[in-house]
Amino acid sequence: MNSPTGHRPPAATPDLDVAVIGAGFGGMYMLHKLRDELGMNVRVFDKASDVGGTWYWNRYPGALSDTETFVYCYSFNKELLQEWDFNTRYVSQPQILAYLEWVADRLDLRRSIQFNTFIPKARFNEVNGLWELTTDQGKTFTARFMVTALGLLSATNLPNIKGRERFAGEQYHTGHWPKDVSFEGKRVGVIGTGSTGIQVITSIAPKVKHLTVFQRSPQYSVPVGNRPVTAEEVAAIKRNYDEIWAGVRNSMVAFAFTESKVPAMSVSEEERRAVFEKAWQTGGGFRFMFETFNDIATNPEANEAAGAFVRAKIAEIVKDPETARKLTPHDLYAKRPLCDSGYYATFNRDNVSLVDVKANPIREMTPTGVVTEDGEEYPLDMLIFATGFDAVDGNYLRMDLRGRGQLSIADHWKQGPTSYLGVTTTGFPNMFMILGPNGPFTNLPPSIETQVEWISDLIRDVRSQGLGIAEATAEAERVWCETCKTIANATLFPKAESWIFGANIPGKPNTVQFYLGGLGEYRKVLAAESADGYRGFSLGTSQAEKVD
Ligand code: FAD
Ligand code: NA7
Repeated sequence: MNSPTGHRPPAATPDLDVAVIGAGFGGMYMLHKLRDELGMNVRVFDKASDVGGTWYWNRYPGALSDTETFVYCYSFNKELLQEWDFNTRYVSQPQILAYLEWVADRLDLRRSIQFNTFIPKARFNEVNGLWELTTDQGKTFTARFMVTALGLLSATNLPNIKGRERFAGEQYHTGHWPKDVSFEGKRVGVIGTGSTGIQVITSIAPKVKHLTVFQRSPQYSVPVGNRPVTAEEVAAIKRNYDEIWAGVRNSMVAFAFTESKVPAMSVSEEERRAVFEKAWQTGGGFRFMFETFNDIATNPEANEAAGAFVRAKIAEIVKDPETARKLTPHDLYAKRPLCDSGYYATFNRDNVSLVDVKANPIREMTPTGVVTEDGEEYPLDMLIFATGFDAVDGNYLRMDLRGRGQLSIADHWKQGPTSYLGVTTTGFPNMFMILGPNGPFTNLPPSIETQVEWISDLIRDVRSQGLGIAEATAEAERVWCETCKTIANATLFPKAESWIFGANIPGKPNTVQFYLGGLGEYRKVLAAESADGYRGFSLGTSQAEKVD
């Protein structure tokens, strides 16, 4: 750690040692780590009325993890791992929420969480070196450190469609779903066919009178392959958890399967098809992209082979040739890989129709439905926005968040969000982010745990050395962002338009928002940073004492 001579910790006594914003997977573990292991005075704030984050808000029908159950959970506590029981290969929203509520009970977390509290404003006070957080009830708390666990798929994206406020029917965004919604006898429209859209469409089609899907981009999707798991399978997983987690932490995407080392074009066409077919039968989007061959995401020829396989499946499954044509993607297979529970077959139902809003965009909403550019009106009782999120920095930009010199995060990130190591950003001392920009692109709980543990160690080290402020240097941040860019540019992902690069939000700079080097490599980088004395950081209590 770069340490100027003569530095001293700031004298002011804060209300809290650490303020954490967000009570999802990230904020909950951060609280436990700092309060129960480091003995710090911590308070968590969340605008929700209970824990869960993503799984508190996304209660839409069909909401399901696409990470397999046994690794969509915390790994840090062996007792919790042994006690939690599951019986399906993937875990649904109610089950994940129940799991997180149970963890909150078991670790007695709620007593340190202030629910129903939005933090609209947080600023760093350079004079006393404290963060000042203001709640939506107008109260202010000071804290030595602030951890933002705001969620990377949490700030909803609601398109600004003309006339939306005039629509007399029900309208919902999947990421802000109310508790009880009934579909019986209703004409329902869904805008959006991403991961969420395909889940909600497949789930509600049998329940509604008529479903109209407004599709802008057709998608490559493979079966999820959900099924019951037996008590014996669960017991075997629990016996092998140490090995499983070690494998996950050393892997690239952290989904607990063996990532392929075989290039797609190194085998015959027949063999390739057999590998894809096996993956299709097994199920799982990340498996299809990373367990089959090692270059689907990097080699255009391999990518095209995978895409062609899915296209052939669509032609087989979908009976009406015109619907099949509209559902068939022709671009790269290079977004977050999707999986479903019968998505394409849903379009064989008599009560489901597909509107291609790329060819024929939505013109406006009227009191009774949606009108497209060709003048056709689609009468609706309910419209569901499955239009995704302002991913990664969205919740940061929805706060008035200010660092040194009262620089706002919006100005700091006006060319796109940046970070050092995905956990901190220069100019915002003692602010640590969980799943901040340019963090790993993986199954997320193991990456969240990695970051929480590293942040906790850093805070411990800063305190034990009697230091006041830890701040990433601008140079360290620049180098890290360059690294992320170089890695991303070696893949096909930047060539597809998706939320991974901010391309889904009109006007948002299209930049690299993730470290695509994998969790194993990421963990090595973090370990080297702490072993090296946090060389990418500077220490000091004021701007004058700051060193690079
Ligand atoms: P979140 O769970 O998003 O929690 C953030 C919390 O911060 C929220 O509760 C929010 O209310 C609160 N908050 C934000 N701003 C403020 C503020 N200013 N003031 C007060 N409170 C605030 N990941 C996977 O790895 N596998 C999956 O299968 C998977 N499926 C997903 C499916 C859906 C539908 C979605 C939306 C996401 C999915 N994800 C998946 C990603 C998922 O978000 C992460 O796995 C994980 O839940 C993130 O946890 P978190 O604690 O970082 O953030
Ligand atoms: P995504 O993947 O961003 O998908 C959003 C979908 O909504 C996608 O099909 C978009 O089309 C569509 N969309 C967005 N805005 C519009 C407008 N204005 N008109 C028509 N269609 C629109 O979000 P998800 O919630 O599905 O998934 C995000 C992640 O959350 C997912 O990977 C999981 O990890 C959980 P487009 O493709 O941009 O043409």
